[in-house]
Amino acid sequence: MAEAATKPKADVDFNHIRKQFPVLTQQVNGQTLVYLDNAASSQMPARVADRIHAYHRNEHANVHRGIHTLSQKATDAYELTREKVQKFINAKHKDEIIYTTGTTDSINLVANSFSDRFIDEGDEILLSEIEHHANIVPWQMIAERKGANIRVIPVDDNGDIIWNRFVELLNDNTAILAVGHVSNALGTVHPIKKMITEAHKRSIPVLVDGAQAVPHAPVDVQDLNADFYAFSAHKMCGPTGFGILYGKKKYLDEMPPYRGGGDMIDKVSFEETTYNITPHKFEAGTPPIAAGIGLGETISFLNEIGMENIALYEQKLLDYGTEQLQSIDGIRIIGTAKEKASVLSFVHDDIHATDIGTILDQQGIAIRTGHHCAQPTMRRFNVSATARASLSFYNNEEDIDRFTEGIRKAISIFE
Ligand code: 7TS
Repeated sequence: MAEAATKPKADVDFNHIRKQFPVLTQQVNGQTLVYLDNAASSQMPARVADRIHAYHRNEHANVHRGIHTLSQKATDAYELTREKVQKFINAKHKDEIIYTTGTTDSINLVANSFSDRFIDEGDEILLSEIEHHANIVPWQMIAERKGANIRVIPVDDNGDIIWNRFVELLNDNTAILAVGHVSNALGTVHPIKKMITEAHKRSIPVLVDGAQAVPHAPVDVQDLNADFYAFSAHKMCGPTGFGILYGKKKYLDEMPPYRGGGDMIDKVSFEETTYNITPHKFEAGTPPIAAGIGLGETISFLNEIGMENIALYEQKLLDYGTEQLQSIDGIRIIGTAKEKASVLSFVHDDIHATDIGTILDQQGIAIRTGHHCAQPTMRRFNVSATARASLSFYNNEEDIDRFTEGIRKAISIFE
């Protein structure tokens, strides 16, 4: 992801970093685990698990409402994450960081709340052909409710968007462009900055689904000039049940709350309720406090490694994996975009993806098989399923070797 990657810092010992993930030392089916399902969910370093544990043991109280010391401490720790996220993605204001339960929740928030103010009958919602269902279905639901129409940017046989078609699809009826930064099924890195610039020429706001981008490279929302940017903690070595929606204040202040309840209000009577300010008006109810604090610790961990170092390391590993996979007879890689991140999706001429996944699992190697919650992507490439290895910075060449040996073994079983 050269777009956002900067110069590497000093040498990083990724072998040492791998040792901070206790889960990776276990035996699965008699062999040391090789975990290559990071696009579904990544593993957690010990220090993040320890931080969450310490919160539960010693620091727990509800946030934003207690005068007592424990509640204030919990609130401070929980709110510190907002500042860390702000710096991590270079948002202009802390108030532009909304806590959600994940990417899916972030996109649903925008789809519902943004559409309430900014999408009318006959408007168009522009998506790419290789979106995750989380960036398709919420928009379809809104389109149905509002009488709006979904338009789709096609991709070529490599999985790159067809630029001319994209530009042609932007028009005066386009209410929003909602597009993934990195495809989970193919690994395509969309030219997101260029796409945002093009959409903004027509004053079209852009939501970026960054679920598969934030874990793998530096992301600077101001540089991208994204209007909304969504991601999940659990795909970046953090906890489940927590995510982020970045939104430009100019939109967030105009958008109505999405859920009602405690914490999101200013004053409540039976006649009328007024709402809290951004971001709190979008954060109803008691949140997953421990997970929020856990994300703060995760960001400190990632910052110490350096996202630019992670991007460079993973790119080399992806190149190595691509080369190794291509050397196996009968394997076809699905997704050969100009720029790719972390994903190796493939099929075999004769062996179903599920069989490959099962035989790898018997050797302690975890990959995902199926449609990857991207059925339109599968349809585009005329496959019902792929096998997918997805990388993280704690993987190494040995993992790739075990993985490719495992595939060779699967092929030999079926011969
Ligand atoms: N967007 C993209 C691009 C994703 O890859 C995913 C999850 C989501 C949204 C939804 O994220 P959530 O945290 O809200 O669930 N992708 C995958 C995957 O590739 N395999 O399992 C989940």
